[in-house]
Amino acid sequence: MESLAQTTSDSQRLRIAVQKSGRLSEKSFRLLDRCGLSFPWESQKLILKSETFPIDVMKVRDDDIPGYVADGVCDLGIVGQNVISEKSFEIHNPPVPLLQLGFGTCRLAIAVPKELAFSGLNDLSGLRIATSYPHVLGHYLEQQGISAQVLVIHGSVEIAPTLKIADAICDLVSTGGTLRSHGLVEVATILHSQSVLLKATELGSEKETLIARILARVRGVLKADQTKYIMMNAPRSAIETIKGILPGMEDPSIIPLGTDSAKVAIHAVAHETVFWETMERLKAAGASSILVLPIEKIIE
Ligand code: PRT
Ligand code: ZN
Repeated sequence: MESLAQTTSDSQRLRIAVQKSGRLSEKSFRLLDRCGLSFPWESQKLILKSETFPIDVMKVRDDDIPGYVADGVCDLGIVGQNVISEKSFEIHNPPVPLLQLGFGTCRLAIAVPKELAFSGLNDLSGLRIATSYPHVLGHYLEQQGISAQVLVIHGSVEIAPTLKIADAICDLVSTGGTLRSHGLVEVATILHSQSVLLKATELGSEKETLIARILARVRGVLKADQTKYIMMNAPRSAIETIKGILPGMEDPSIIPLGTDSAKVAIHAVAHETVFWETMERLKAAGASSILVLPIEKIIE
């Protein structure tokens, strides 16, 4: 029997744009894979066809993704909010993010050399600020009423003050290590970013139905990541205390243990992080053999 992935006509197959190679690539493909959308890996090919779902991946530079989705070249895209915000100044009708995906988190920040006596945003007035995000930065400066010169640099922005081609920079920061190693300090955060799922507007109902299925799967994967399955043995008398200790726990399953009627096995789903401290409190309440397991997928 032929699968849906094989029988859907080419014009009705979905196309999703994903970063070809870079910080978002691996996590984007891993997410698609966990959603049951697997692609036979051929590193040279720019379009990969899924054999498990009527969807093709187009591997492109991240900067091109908002434009491809806006133009309808692709139906979906995975890209950083930072790129969407910058491109939204250039694209007529920019696509709207459907869902935040929780990876690629970073912030777009202004940083100055640490030896610069900086007392407030007004000190940026008259400075040359190097960035790859001229529109977002320009808009921010305008909103703050600051008149500074925006210099567009693609790549290695953090080196601009050392080279004396700029007085300050505006770049993405995640750990802050790059700024520190270049003697720069962050003075303003312009934007918080993470990867998002973009969708083209005005798709036919067949494609919308396929996208709704994918969306439910993505939500299930994201929810599973925030959820843990907890198992332990405990004295029957400690059940209420244990319920009070476990965070975000739904009604647990209480299972009698064949060998000892005073003891039960407790199984529960926790919707919050289970810290070591929580496990120590469970142990102090009488629980033993406490297991915290990851959950792969959830459908509710
Ligand atoms: O070739 P292509 O155009 O597709 O890739 P790219 O070189 O433009 O992008 P890439 O792969 O570097 O980043 C892709 C996306 O990852 C970005 O658009 C962000 O959404 C996200 N992201 C998350 C980051 C960072 N964290 C990040 N730290 N992108 C870049 N950085 C850089 C930053 O520019 C700086 O040079 O990492 C350095 C700072 O990192 P820390 O940890 O030292 O603070
Ligand atoms: Zn890029």
